[in-house]
Amino acid sequence: MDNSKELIARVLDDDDKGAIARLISIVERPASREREELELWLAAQAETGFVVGMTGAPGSGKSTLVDRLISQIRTSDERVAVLAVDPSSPFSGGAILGDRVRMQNHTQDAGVYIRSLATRGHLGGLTVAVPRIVRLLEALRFPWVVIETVGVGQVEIEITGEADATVVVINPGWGDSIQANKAGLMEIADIFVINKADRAGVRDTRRDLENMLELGAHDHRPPIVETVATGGDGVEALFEALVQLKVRLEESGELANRRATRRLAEFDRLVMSTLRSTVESLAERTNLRDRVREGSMTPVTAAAELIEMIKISSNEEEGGR
Ligand SMILES: Nc1nc2c(ncn2[C@@H]2O[C@H](COP(=O)(O)OP(=O)(O)O)[C@@H](O)[C@H]2O)c(=O)[nH]1
Ligand SMILES: [Mg+2]
Repeated sequence: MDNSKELIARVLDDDDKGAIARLISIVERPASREREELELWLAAQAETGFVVGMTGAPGSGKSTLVDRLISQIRTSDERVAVLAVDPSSPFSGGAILGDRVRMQNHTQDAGVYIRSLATRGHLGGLTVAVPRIVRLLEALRFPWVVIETVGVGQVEIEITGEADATVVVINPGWGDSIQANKAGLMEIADIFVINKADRAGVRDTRRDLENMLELGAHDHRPPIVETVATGGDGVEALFEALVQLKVRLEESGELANRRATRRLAEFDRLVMSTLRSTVESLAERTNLRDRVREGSMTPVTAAAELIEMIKISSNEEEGGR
């Protein structure tokens, strides 16, 4: 049995990466005494990090870019944690393994922590765990946390929503920016990266992107940065764009706003999922569902009865404390 206080000390005093992994598994797992203790500690920590979501089609070069970005961040000696999230399939060992290889340069660096998260076929669980893991990493004194998601679907956008800022990676080539538009990325992007800028079509892609951004209702038009992740060109410019964005979001109060919204969303999700499972198990145990199905009880009466039972059980719980 690990004591979370001890684990935290091992991370903060000795940069123990094994201890980080143990702490992550505590916040991932269902509620426990250890998790409660950890939550108390987390609640007392200031939110001082900056969480960057990196999204874009598979193969667009996100992992290569993140690898370069890590090096760039490390030149200023700041610590960085990366979460590589693959919500698309339970069989994603390949993609994640590839990411691991691409970010391997940093395994010896105590100031870099890289963790892959696959879904094991359960999407909901992942989106529930990500905000807790991000908050943990930030509290463990990682001023930079990068979340890389594999695809550009709804779940990826949700996961990116757990970041303070979103970087959308596209490639030169006809239609890529249009895809980004369709996927709803125009609205959520704070920075666009045209990676693989060593290939033809960069200027056209930039123009497409600018045209589409012109139509959107942005208070701040997202900057477009061209990079060649394989060679490292443009990565410094991307880092500078991120630093500028961070300052702007902090100074305008937008960062605090985004975080408040996220905290509320997490709260709502947790309450709703707990309520849902409570209701489902009650309905099951009391045969209310069966009776509604058979027609021996009306839906209205059955619903009222169930809700009454929930009220009684929550009162009992309070009385018992
Ligand atoms: N030509 C070129 N290839 C790149 C560039 N960035 C990444 N790649 C290659 O694109 C492939 C996919 O990269 P990866 O980082 O795994 O993409 P991800 O799926 O978005 O994480 C790899 O073979 C990279 O070497 C780039 O700027 N130019
Ligand atoms: Mg990748």
